[in-house]
Amino acid sequence: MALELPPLPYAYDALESAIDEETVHIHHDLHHQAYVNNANNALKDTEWDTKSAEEIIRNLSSVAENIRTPIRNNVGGVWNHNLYWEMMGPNGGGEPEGELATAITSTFESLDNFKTLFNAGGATRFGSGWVWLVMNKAGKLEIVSTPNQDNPMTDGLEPIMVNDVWEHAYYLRYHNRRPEYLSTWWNVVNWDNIAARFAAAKAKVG
Ligand code: MN3
Repeated sequence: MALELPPLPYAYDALESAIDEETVHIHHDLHHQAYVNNANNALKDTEWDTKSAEEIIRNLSSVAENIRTPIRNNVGGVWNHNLYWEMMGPNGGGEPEGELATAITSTFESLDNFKTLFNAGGATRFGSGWVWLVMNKAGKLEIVSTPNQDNPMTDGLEPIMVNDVWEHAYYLRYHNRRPEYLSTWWNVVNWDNIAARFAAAKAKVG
């Protein structure tokens, strides 16, 4: 079963308060699509070609070394971008509510402090990569960053939210100003979507 590119869950100009329409077009239709195509090429005729992206990422150490690198990079690229588009939206911004808000405040002192730490995680990722809010095996929230298209699920962590800090995510509008992209990006964060993922992770990890 080949991996597929999920359609963008909103209009291409829906994220204008943080990300311009042309960037969304190029990022989704060209970059994300390329990861899907390259992942399917890498998986073709291997024992992994019937597995989901998540299953492959969680079991990356079981993928034979001679085929692992293109699978790691491209299947990661598919899954990471799926989450990225899903957890943004035109009615984003504002503040989280309920148990997610409580967990963020108790772990990071305040929402503002969490945003500062998350932005710092993205700003200090050298080269290309991602900054994540994850739930660890003890059920606690953590901020981590990964290089390239690596994914925290490979290390047994549960992704809750993510930002893409590859230059293709922000360069047209923000040029080299990654910190400005990171701080403006909160305008399009869909807290309802993130809260649902937090609840599912909590139910799973306990
Ligand atoms: Mn990207």
